[in-house]
Amino acid sequence: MNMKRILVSGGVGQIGTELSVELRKKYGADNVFITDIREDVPAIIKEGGHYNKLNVMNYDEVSNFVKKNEINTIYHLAAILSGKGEENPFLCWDVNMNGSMNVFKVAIENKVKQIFLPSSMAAWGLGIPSENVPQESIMRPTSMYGVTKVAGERLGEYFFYKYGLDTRGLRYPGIISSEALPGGGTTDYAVEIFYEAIKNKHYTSYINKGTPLPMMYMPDCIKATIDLMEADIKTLRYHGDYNVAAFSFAPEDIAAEIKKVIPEFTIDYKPDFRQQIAESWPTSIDDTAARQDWNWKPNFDITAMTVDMIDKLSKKLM
Ligand code: AKB
Repeated sequence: MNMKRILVSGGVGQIGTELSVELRKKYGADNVFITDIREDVPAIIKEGGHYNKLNVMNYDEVSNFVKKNEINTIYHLAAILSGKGEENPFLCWDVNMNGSMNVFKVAIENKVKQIFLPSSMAAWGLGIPSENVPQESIMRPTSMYGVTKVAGERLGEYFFYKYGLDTRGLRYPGIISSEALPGGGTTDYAVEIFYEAIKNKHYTSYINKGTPLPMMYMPDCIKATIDLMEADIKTLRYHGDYNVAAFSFAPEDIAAEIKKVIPEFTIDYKPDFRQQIAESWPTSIDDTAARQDWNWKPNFDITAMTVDMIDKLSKKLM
């Protein structure tokens, strides 16, 4: 591919913020067009290069933007996550499906070369083996977010075979980050717990004790995303649905890790509606296909992630 001209939608979200900064470093700030609908844009996004308001629900806006900026690569991250999705399932479908359809349609019409559309462990649900869920497994999600993620995976594959649109995606586990807060997911607790540990030395978890979930630290999430997009297409057996994993933990496990660094830290539990969502997800993921096809391997385990998170957040919250 010639020089990349990259559009990022949802560029001010949890993954979008750090991914956008990395894309600017790798491909040059002039070639990365970060967009979102949000007003609260952090300085690292506003000041380091292009930032524009763009609503993926508006086909004309997306179409004009892609034409004007000669976009050939799209990271389409704008979405409603699992927790918010259960509060308003119709809005979740509308944003995640109709927004993605606009992006796919514009991409096909303008001969965009590559699209990254994230999937999630939420794409699984009933009938899966809870441990080491394989690359190919039954997909019966129980949340609207999960339904839209399975549909996104299948659409990506469909457009690849029908129009040659090179669609790629990862089934993200819960992502832990220090830069931007997550917005409306079930795994948000795994980020909140660090803020509360540093500020108040206590956290009340809305996910119950004994509920392990797959998780990943943001630097590994960014690495996985860019490495998959850079991989030679000939090595890829899958399109929008690669399993990726790093480590798994339950709230009491991450609390024990935090206690090693902040001994006064305590946790208690008050599960809410997100507990049911968490229980429908696997406890661990088999990512052999990603390891074989594009050499995926995470750098951070739970201990290294905890130490780094507390270090970064302590400085940030000082
Ligand atoms: C969520 O909790 O909804 C997301 C996800 C696992 O996709 N973090």
